[in-house]
Amino acid sequence: MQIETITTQPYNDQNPGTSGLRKKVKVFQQQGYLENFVQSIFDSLEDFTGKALVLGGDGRYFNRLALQTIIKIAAANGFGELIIGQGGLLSTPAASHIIRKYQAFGGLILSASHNPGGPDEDFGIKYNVSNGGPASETYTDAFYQRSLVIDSYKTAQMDDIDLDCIGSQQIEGLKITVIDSVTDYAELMQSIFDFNLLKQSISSGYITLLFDAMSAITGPYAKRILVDMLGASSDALINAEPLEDFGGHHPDPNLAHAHELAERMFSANAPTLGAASDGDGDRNMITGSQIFVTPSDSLAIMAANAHLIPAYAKGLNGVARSMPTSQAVDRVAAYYNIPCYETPTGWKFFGNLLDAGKITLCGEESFGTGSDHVREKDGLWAVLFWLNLIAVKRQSVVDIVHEHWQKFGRDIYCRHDYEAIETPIANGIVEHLRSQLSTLPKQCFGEYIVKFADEFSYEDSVDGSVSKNQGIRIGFENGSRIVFRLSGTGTVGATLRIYLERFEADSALHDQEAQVVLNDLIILAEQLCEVKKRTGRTEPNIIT
Ligand code: VG1
Ligand code: CO
Repeated sequence: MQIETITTQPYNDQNPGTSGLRKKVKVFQQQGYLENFVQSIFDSLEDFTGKALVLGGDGRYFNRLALQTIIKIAAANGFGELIIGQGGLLSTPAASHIIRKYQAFGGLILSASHNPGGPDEDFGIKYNVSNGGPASETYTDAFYQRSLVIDSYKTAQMDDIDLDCIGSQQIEGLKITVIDSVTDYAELMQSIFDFNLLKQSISSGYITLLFDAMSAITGPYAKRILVDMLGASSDALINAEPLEDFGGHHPDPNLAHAHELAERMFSANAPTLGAASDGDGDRNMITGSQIFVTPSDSLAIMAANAHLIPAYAKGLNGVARSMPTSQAVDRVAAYYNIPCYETPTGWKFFGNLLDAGKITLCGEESFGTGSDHVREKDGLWAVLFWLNLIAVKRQSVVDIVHEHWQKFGRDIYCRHDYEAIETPIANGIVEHLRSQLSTLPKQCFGEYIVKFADEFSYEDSVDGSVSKNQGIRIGFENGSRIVFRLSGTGTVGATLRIYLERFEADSALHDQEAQVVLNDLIILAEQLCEVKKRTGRTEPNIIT
């Protein structure tokens, strides 16, 4: 194998965001752009010679081409084995599992997750470490610093690898193994949930199901697990063929983007459970007949009922949620007297807590839930969790949610996204908010009295690392909150996310529309951040 060293010029924009480096495909196609970033990652890692690297992606446009390039760079840098999902496909949670199961040194996941795909859309790369989880900021900062000064990359002269043919081949010191993308993950799911009970419940017709793979990676996983293993009929799956452009849609599971699913779940004779996942299979949306389960509630309900699932029968060590996620899970943790951690947005902040055994379950308001079974959020796992709950409790989704609210109260919640704001305007909004933080406490806005106003900073209780500027929080005496932060996954301008929540203990008031209950907070949020005034917009792009 001949190794070439190619001279290159650094790019100045390879700073990974909330979850890896995401850019337009056209940006990644610039000369040396992909190569620089991959070599910057390898240059920042130590002692991997002869070790295994897992490779796979969500199948979006550029996935296969990028993989062939990466394979040659990894070969030239001295990895001993490359474990690749068939067709270059691995869902993010499956990649996490495979890194752990085969004790690989790490993995590269090619995905821009919920962002659209295609020649004019988005691509992304993320490095995961040996625990299977996304690299922490210490790593991603090092990758970025290296990318600013890189002047060459290494590549091996070898033919393209046949990504479709399962099996191993040895090319001198390098073993290249193409594995089935689904088998290991399916076995893991079988070890967590009661597959016999699920099979019975589905084949008897007690549970009916509708799963929307959004033309993204979970199609093959859902077919194998839900249809082949659990006996759901094949028309329980929609958009189950992965497409390079996701059929021109956003593979983002929410009521706006998964509208066919939403329509069917709110029609007569809707199935028991309706669910969707995103581009790379780590997100989940849960709905029941006539009900949408807010992700923050879903996390809380899963935590409250985890002992009913075989793998969590002994209870939970603790739970964690990202800062903007509602406080619903905090109430469950308090009830069970287990710790509850508040982390910055992004799964990389849960890794240490999971590794240390401090938490078993964690989640984010952005349709992400997961547990210590992998080190990523996991879409199909969440669907199976809900299926298992319904089967054990023999209750509908509506009843499970209402019963939960009765017991714990309801954290009425929503998020407003203003997408693709011009970056200077978005930075101005954040500056404007910052300038008010010191004077906000004790101010009174109708029934809302400000208890605290700050910029969230997180100290990792395991390694002591500190992450600053993780969003602006305004908390009120009655427990309500408004949170503002800029997205770290977008590729055009800046996206402002506004998170709003208000607690309601009285069950007579639980069945209200969130937008109505939160209206005063929505008005107050605008008064504080002036997004409409400064952008001329009249409403958010997306409300979830
Ligand atoms: C968003 C979500 C965050 C999630 C991240 C990656 O980040 O808010 O909770 O972890 O996407 O999810 P941001 O910075 O845009 O708010 V995925 O499924 O796109 O990998
Ligand atoms: Co995702």
